[in-house]
Amino acid sequence: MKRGAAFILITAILFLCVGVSTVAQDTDGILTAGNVTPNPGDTFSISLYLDANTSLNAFRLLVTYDQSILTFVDVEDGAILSGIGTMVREVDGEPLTNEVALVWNEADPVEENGLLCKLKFTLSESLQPGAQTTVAVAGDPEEGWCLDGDLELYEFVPVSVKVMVAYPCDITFDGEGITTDIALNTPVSDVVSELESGGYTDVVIRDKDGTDKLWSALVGTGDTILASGNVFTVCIPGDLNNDGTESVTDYVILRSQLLNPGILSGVYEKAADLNNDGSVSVTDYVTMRAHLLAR
Ligand SMILES: [Ca+2]
Ligand SMILES: [Ca+2]
Repeated sequence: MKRGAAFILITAILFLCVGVSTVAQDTDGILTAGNVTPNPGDTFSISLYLDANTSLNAFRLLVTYDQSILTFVDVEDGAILSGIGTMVREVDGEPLTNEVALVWNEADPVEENGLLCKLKFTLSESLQPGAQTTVAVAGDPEEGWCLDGDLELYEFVPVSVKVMVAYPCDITFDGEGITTDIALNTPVSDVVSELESGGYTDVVIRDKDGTDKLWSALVGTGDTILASGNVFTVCIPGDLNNDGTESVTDYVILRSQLLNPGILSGVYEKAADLNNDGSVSVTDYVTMRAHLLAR
């Protein structure tokens, strides 16, 4: 009996160890992407990000979508790696029409987190506003694909991206679910009215801490818009501190960013790029100064 009990104990310990290591492998890398709202007939892109990357050497990512609504166009390399190719898998000799595989491998593993790639699709013409579909992206560990820096299995946490046909509205959202269409000094009530007039329902605007905002409050960079079950993010060029205005405070923050790049990130960094050339520079600083002096 004692030997039997010891065997059970050792088996239990082994099981626990295997269980723990399996959980750890699940966090090799997390794929993320924002919801997108293209118009019918649009060619649009989904920006796919990699977070919690442990060291990536090779992958085959399977992108699945509804081919009656979406047509895959191509994939564009992101910021953290280059040379992503595509392939179409076959099942029983027939190519899969609702899937494209993204393939990549490199001698030197990639350690960074950030923009992995942009997936371009064209949305069907004949769709009503509010119609939705999803694009799923997941790692394919078969046949030795998806390897980490030690050439062991790399397990991605997959992502499902909601694609919703845009409502006719002056506020639009880009491939990362971000809008830059809201002007400085715009109250919450105006944004809610505009979205609802376009057809969005259940519209709520929350501040950067997740608290619902009052109708009279100004919408600011970093706020979240919930609309028709989607989650979007606000970026207002010039507002770097979430108060919805452009003031000396934003000017001081922009100067700090130029002296110590990295203070701003995400939508706040995007909001500091006043001339929309993709980087925060002295030109943006001069532009903001001109804005403040012109008052
Ligand atoms: Ca501000
Ligand atoms: Ca700029």
